[in-house]
Amino acid sequence: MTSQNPLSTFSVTRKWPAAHPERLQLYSLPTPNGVKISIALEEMQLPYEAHLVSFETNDQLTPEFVGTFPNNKIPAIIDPQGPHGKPLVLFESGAILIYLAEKCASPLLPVEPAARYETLQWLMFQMGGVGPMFGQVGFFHKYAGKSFEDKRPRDRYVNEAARLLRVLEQRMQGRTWIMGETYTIADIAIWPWVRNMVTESGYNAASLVGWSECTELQRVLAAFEQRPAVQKGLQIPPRG
Ligand SMILES: N[C@@H](CCC(=O)N[C@@H](CS)C(=O)NCC(=O)O)C(=O)O
Repeated sequence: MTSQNPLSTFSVTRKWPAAHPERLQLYSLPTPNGVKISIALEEMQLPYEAHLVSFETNDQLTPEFVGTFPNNKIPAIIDPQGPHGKPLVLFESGAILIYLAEKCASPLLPVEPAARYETLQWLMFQMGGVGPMFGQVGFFHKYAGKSFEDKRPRDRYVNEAARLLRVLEQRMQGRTWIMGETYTIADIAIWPWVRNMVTESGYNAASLVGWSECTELQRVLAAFEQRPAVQKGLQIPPRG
């Protein structure tokens, strides 16, 4: 018998069944990459169902997850109402942010071409620079790499992270958000990573990267944390 559930062909739904298969399905964990998507979905007020992918049990490596999302990383989505009304499977948070903004015709991705490409430039700056470099600071400062005697790898990533923060600090002078007055997917991508670098529950690396001198970044991060969608998105999916 053919199933009525259009998502049942995706292996991921065997481990994480969809209670609302008509809604967008989010597979995530509240990490700096994961919360980008929950924050964006909250900002866009799109109905969605969030599933917790726990790293404690290596859920991201299970055949059910990898069978649908071969890169074994969160965040990832299935939109049952994708292009041409067909389900769309997507991983990589930058791609998901662009997809969601376009799907909803959201002002989070400006339509005017120059502003659009500039927004995408800062999104790529996060994806190619901030995310990978800050992540390495986390590894060498907070996680397994902290016990490495040779501090040169740590220092290399700390220096690059501090440089990226200085680029951002300069960008934010006289601006409310990355693109000025308009809040965009570039903000949603960047600020969770800046936050994670400096908070105690995150990498707790404020003093290493010269945070006290980043007064513009402190101002913008505080404003970001005030947004209701951010406060909500930071908790999704609940860690259980
Ligand atoms: N470039 C990817 C990075 C995703 C990523 O690194 N996700 C981490 C959590 S923040 C992950 O799933 N790690 C699990 C693993 O590597 O096994 C994106 O932006 O979506």
